[in-house]
Amino acid sequence: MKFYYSPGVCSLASHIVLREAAMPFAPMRVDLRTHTFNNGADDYYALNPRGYVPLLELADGQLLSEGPLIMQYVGDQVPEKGIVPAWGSMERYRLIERLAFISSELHKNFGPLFDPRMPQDVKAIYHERICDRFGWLEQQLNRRDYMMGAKFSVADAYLFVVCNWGKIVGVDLTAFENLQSLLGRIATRPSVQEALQVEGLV
Ligand SMILES: N[C@@H](CCC(=O)N[C@@H](CS)C(=O)NCC(=O)O)C(=O)O
Repeated sequence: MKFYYSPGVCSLASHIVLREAAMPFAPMRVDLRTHTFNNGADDYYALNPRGYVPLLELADGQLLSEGPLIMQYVGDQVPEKGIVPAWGSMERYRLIERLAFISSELHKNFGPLFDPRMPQDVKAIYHERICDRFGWLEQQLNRRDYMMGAKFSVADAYLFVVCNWGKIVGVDLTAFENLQSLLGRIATRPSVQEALQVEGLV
């Protein structure tokens, strides 16, 4: 398997999950400024015309895109690890609910804050929206060790990555105590530390 990623962006969540699963894979670093990989030798658009990461290339050559799907695919390969609930269970729908929340309400609202073309007053609207969503999440995390309850799941890997962006674009999450405790727990996982190391982020 080949895993296409770029340091620190949303692909880091799938990277963490691959390491949680202890599945063998070749990390393929993509330069998102030039949309090339293999040190500029190969055109990433030829592989993924949408140009974004993450992308997982399976042993038979099939390509899987979209982080929430990749994380669930990887989790399903190692059911004994328990990082995704079983298909058909109510818990699985709860996981998908959380992944959709992180993707559409957090991840995609952070995007404009990274865009230098975005006017400051528009950025302020996204900033407010993100803080509002984190306020709701903070209440949800009351008496929960992880996003899904007592156990780590792929949703925690995704949340961890999105929260890290707050430090880069000036979204201060320190007042959210439940969230901070959760992030602290996630950060201690070997999978997280390994992925951060490989991506050159520590
Ligand atoms: N819907 C995609 C979005 C992935 C995405 O937004 N990737 C960003 C990094 S966080 C990216 O690669 N951007 C570079 C580009 O679009 O050229 C997913 O959830 O996997």
